[in-house]
Amino acid sequence: MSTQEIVIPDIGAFDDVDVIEVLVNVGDTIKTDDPLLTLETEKASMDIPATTSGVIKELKIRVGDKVKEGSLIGLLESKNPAEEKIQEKPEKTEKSKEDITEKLIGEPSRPSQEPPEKIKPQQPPLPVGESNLINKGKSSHASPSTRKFARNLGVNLAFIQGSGPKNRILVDDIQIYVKQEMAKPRAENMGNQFAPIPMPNIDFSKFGDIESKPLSKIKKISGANLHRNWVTAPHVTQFDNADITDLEVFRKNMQKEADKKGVKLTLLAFLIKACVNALKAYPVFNSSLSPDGAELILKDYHNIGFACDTPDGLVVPVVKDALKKDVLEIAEELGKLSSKARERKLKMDEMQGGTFSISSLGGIGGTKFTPIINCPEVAILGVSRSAMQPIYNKEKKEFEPRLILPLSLSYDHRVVDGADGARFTSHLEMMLSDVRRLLL
Ligand code: CAO
Repeated sequence: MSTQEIVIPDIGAFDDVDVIEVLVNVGDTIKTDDPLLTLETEKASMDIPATTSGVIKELKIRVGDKVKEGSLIGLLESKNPAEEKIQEKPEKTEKSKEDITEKLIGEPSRPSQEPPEKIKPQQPPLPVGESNLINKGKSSHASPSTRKFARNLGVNLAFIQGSGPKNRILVDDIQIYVKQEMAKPRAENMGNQFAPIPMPNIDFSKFGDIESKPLSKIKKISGANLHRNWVTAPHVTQFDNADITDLEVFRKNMQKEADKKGVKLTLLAFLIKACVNALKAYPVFNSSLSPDGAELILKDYHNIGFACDTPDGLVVPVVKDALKKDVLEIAEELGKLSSKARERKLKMDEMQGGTFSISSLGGIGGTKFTPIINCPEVAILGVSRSAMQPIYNKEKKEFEPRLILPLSLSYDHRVVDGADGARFTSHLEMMLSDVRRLLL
């Protein structure tokens, strides 16, 4: 048994280098090449690996200390000092730090002639080079040993938020991430060969100026939900057109009535009315799959969510029991819910309980789009901008200008058959082109 000092090796022309991670504790048994601590210069970070095995007896260094070549790291008790390795003059190379770390760790120990008085750990890898797999940017700041740990587990650091100083990713962060990932539905269930490969993490600043902005809370939540819905429900989108020429004339005439009540009688209110009518006729669109996929849950209430664009992102307020309300009542509720959404005053229960959704982009523009189902609902109606079109009138044998509204119905094909999809949009088309039916 002998006690030896471990000191900082030649780290190049650096003085006052920050210790940013101490990777061992007193009492730890370490092997040659185990990383002891991580230093950070202005340019990069580097691990200091052990050059001998033994038990850490004392640590003389803490995170935040500043060190240079020769600074004392700690004391090591070694059983067989004669067999320990000394590598006073390791090879310098221009290869990447990670490559070198790997090389050093893979190298067999070289036996020394004499037990060393002072042990100088191996020259740390030079902080140059950049890995294609691991982001060197702000969000993926990590020491070589942490990166190696991640790589051994197949973890892409680009997906991890570091909890260390300057958002540094620590081994603990990776462990937490892996635990969370393991708790998620497994890729094998989808067939491993179809599991998506990680997104490459590209340093866009290499190609020009960039600006990073944090996503709003709403965007983060809705993004995660949209992604889940998109990969869970096999989407089919059925397109159709509805002739709303008469409906628009009626709506504009009725607006005078609505003005007296201070209500804006919007097209969306009529669309909701048409949808609940179609849902009543085709109840499968007003259902949800049970979580195990074994049962269809049909709902006897008709709550229509409508996508509402707010400065913070997309929210979906819900008009409850729309079947029991007339168009004017629906319009009034739409106005109140939209204002609340934009003023961030919506309550949780005003966004819950939806059975079907509508996403209307008609006021903005576009001819068609494929909306994403608001799961566990099974269908959503997308509405684009209406436009005057020449429609052939068989009786008059001539073209007539008609106001045509494009409809895009996305449905979950596990629940809804293609034929029902076409029947549903045909029903909507019939309701919207004959306003009398809507008001029945
Ligand atoms: N075709 C042509 N014009 C339309 C139209 C359509 N389909 N729908 C509405 N308009 C016109 C209206 O006539 C109205 O014009 P005027 O101001 O001249 O009367 C204008 O667009 C505004 O319409 P509106 O007051 O009825 O509101 P709206 O129904 O267009 O929108 C709401 C309400 C809440 C749906 C909307 O504000 C919104 O947030 N839309 C975006 C939804 C969204 O982001 N969906 C995407 C979800 S998936 O990412």
